[in-house]
Amino acid sequence: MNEYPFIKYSKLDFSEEESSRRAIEYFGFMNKRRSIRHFSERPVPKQVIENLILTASSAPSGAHKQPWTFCVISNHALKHQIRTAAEKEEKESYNGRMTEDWLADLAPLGTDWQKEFIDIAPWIIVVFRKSYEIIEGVHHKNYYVQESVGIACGFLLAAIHQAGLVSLTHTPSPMNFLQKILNRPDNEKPYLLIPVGYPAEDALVPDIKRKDLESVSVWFE
Ligand code: IYR
Repeated sequence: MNEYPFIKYSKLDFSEEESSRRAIEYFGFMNKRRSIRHFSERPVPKQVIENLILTASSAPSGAHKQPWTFCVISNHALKHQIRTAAEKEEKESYNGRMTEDWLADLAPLGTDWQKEFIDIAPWIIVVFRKSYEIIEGVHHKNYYVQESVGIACGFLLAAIHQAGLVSLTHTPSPMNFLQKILNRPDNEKPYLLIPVGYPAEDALVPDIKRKDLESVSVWFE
């Protein structure tokens, strides 16, 4: 494997005050992001989604393998096929596969097996993780695939919010049906299903509170 040429890092040159201000502002902005379950049918231009994917794919990854594929779906028939398959699994999960504790934890959030948003949201992004690559018939293992794809999804959610759109991290379980419906090769496994679009006019969200800094951090100075 050839080495990469090394080039000078082109740094962002912010003053301390500017960094401080930007950090506060970004927190304020990101803290407004919410998971949305009620979407509008309002279309979103393809070019917007293309740039969201480029942002997601700029995430760091093990050995820079970028071990992900983003399947981006606006086709109505395909979305409906995915909805039907997701609801079939989710119905079984909510009616027996999930533990009592799990259902009790979800109850305040008002989720259920019905996934209407898959039909309604103009775009569905199904993220696949690639545990290995096949190059000229040879299998090459990828590294830290879960971590890498998780970070890419974080970037994606932030980019969606930055564009003024909303999303949901939907986890139909089990989700191997997505590999079949989307005809993905064996080295790709479904990771997350993310509807993207505008919120419905009357979309409601649970009035959750987020843990404060003290509860989520331990400092060693
Ligand atoms: N996969 C189901 C259940 C679900 C599980 C968790 I943990 C959530 O935070 C939300 C939902 C679903 O997507 O409805």
